[in-house]
Amino acid sequence: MARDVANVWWAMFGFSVLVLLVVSALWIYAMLRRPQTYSAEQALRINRRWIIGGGLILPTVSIIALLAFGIPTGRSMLPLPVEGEQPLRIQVVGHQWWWEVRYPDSGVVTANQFILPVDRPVDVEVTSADVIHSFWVPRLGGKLDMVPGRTNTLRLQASQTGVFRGQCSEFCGSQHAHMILHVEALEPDAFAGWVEARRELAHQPPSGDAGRVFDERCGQCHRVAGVSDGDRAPDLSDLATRPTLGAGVIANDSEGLRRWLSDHQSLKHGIAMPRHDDIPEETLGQLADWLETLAP
Ligand code: HEC
Ligand SMILES: [Cu+2]
Repeated sequence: MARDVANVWWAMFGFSVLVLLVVSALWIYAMLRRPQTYSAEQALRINRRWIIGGGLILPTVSIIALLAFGIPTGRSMLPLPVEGEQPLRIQVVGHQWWWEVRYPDSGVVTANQFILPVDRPVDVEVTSADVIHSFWVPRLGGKLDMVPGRTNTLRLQASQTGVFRGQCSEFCGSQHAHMILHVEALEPDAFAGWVEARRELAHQPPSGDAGRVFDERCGQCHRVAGVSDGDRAPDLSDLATRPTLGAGVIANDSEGLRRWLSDHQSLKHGIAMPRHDDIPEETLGQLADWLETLAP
């Protein structure tokens, strides 16, 4: 689909360059030509020629040519019925300022990463939990608004494995620029393994103080399979497998995770995650150790 969109763009670009050249040539010709006088009747004929040729025929032909390119491209992004293997459904919910990603056929939930199989159509069902966001992965083409109370569907297909970058592309508040989506297309077997590993995940809560703190201070917002079921913040069940924290603000490694826990409000000011300066550093360290184990 991305290729089709790019082709329409190049066709429009080529055509407008052609129009520019023709108009410039006519303009230069008109400037160089010696002034002439016409009878009223001749002038009327010339006027008519321009109105019919330049004002009616040229735009009609251009618009028809554009539609001939544009309509099939638009259709390729519609979730129309297909024969054979059915498109995979992936639901994406926009939040200020992170992405909730669900695989309804297997019950898998993750956040800020969108993993898809290569060479298979994917229906991305997008909506929002708060304000309007927009789902856009430029390398995969298409872009679709995520509107609260409404589900829009975009069909995509990756033709290569690899990592692509997605970005919210409808201004949604102060951290809109920090709403990045890690997109990765995997071979079908690797994708099936990725889903399978997450299907029956269940973790143990952290021990000691960290366990109590997580229960009292984190679990009401964050879900961790087998431990808590908050639904106001990113699901942390496979946190350790994600490349970044805070939808792209910082790398998800040992150091990044500790910084996030102590300093998330300066890394990403205004997020719903409250400061917790009162939690002793040692307990935060234990929490971080435990969060680093959250993987299938
Ligand atoms: C009031 C709800 C709330 C509470 C309570 C809360 N968080 Fe968060 N947390 C969030 C939100 C919202 C985000 C996503 C922020 C963003 O990226 O815009 C987040 C992000 C995170 C992330 C990064 C996840 C990712 O994939 O980027 C981690 C890790 C995290 N929180 C851990 C914790 C821990 C540990 C606690 C308890 C000490 C906690 N949170 C308490 C709302 C909360
Ligand atoms: Cu946005």
